[in-house]
Amino acid sequence: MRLEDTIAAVATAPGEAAIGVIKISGPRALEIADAVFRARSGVRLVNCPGFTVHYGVVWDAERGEAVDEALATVMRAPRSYTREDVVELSCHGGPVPVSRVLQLVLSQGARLAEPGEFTRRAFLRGRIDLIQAEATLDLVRARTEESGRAAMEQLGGQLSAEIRQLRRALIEVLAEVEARLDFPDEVGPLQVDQLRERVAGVRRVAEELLATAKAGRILREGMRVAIVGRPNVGKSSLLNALVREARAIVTEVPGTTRDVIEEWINVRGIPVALADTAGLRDTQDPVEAEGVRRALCAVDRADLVVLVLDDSAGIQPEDVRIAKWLAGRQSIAVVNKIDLGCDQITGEAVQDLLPGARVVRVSALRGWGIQDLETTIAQLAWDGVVVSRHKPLVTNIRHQEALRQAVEHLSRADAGLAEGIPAELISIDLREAWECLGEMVGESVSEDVLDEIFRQFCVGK
Ligand SMILES: Nc1nc2c(ncn2[C@@H]2O[C@H](COP(=O)(O)OP(=O)(O)OP(=O)(O)O)[C@@H](O)[C@H]2O)c(=O)[nH]1
Ligand SMILES: [Mg+2]
Repeated sequence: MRLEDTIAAVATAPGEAAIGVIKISGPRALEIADAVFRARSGVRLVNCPGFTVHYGVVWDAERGEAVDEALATVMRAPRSYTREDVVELSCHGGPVPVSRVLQLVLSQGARLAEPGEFTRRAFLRGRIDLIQAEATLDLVRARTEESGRAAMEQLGGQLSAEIRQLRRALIEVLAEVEARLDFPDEVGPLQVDQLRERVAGVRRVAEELLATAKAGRILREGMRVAIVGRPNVGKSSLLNALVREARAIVTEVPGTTRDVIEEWINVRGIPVALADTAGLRDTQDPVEAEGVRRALCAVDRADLVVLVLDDSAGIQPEDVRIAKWLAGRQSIAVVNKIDLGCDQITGEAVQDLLPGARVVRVSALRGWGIQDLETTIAQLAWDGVVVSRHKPLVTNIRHQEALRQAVEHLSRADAGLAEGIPAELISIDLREAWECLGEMVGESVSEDVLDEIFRQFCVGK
């Protein structure tokens, strides 16, 4: 990362829009912007204070022509997104003006920014930590308000504050242990019970945070739900009822659906990728057979499987085969077509078929029971996590992994203290735990990890 470079990029989405913004950041940002921008008032951007906006034109000096009308926003270090000097040129949002303005800026010596480089600079210059940098991407990508809220919470630094506090507590414990190593004669023996309690306190909080990770990840990444069952039980009708439009073809012909049909829906704030699949049966038709193969793949990828049963047909041998194959997966049994009033499938029969599954009775055709199904999906997504929570949510698998490792080292340190093993060994585990937490906030993290994280950003963020 060459922080001495001045970088530039288009900050807005490509295509036609009301405005297009070219962002410039770095030590020469003002000078470069000044070379391409002529303010109507005659002021020079290099002389302008931060947080001022100037009207003028972007000027191509070589051709002697105005490229576009623009507003130039000046922000001066350290009071900017990157903590560097920043100028944003807001011009008309068409592909031609935007790319010409960018080309001019680059011709004055700015370098095209790499993906996420503005945010990476904000991190490297200490304005935000790594959790917050990752949260900016989560916020941009959020699919539901609830996901956005979780990202905003992390951006606001609540998770970071919690992690920092754990690190402070650990460093104090570590100092006491290490003092015994450095000055064995001057300090008294270890207060083992008291230290164990403090280690246990840190571990408890780390475990509480970890407990939110399943729901947190679902909020960030969404939950994959596959709808499966025999042909003609009403799987596509159920997808349409949940999506609230006629997305999938529905006919009375068994074997209608061939491809997997996927739609994102919002279930009580949880982003859900819903997949309708081909009815599962033995078939000679090569097209349908491929559909069945794809259905099985969709089930493999799913976090939750919805098995649809036809109340008017009762439980069939095929249903039993499918249910056996779903054993051990998180699933919901949906008894469909209850509008026909046949009552062929009882709750007990479903329990025998798919032990432990939640059962919801619906009519996909009439929309009955769809809200119950949504409630059930949401409950399984939160799965024991109290929504009115005291602890911030852990939404990121990288954070989850770091916390898991920290907890492991803390358990080992605790066992070591209990068994009276030498302080050197205990201090190793305490230090490891401290570093795992440091990786979360980005205080002990390798360039490779940073590259990996920021690669996911778009250019200009
Ligand atoms: N009465 C009634 N009929 C339904 C209901 N849901 C679906 N059907 C009918 O059942 C037939 C099959 O519905 P689909 O939604 O195509 O069933 P599927 O499970 O997707 O079928 P395949 O794609 O062939 O596997 C259609 O004629 C639907 O109108 C329901 O709740 N009540
Ligand atoms: Mg279908």
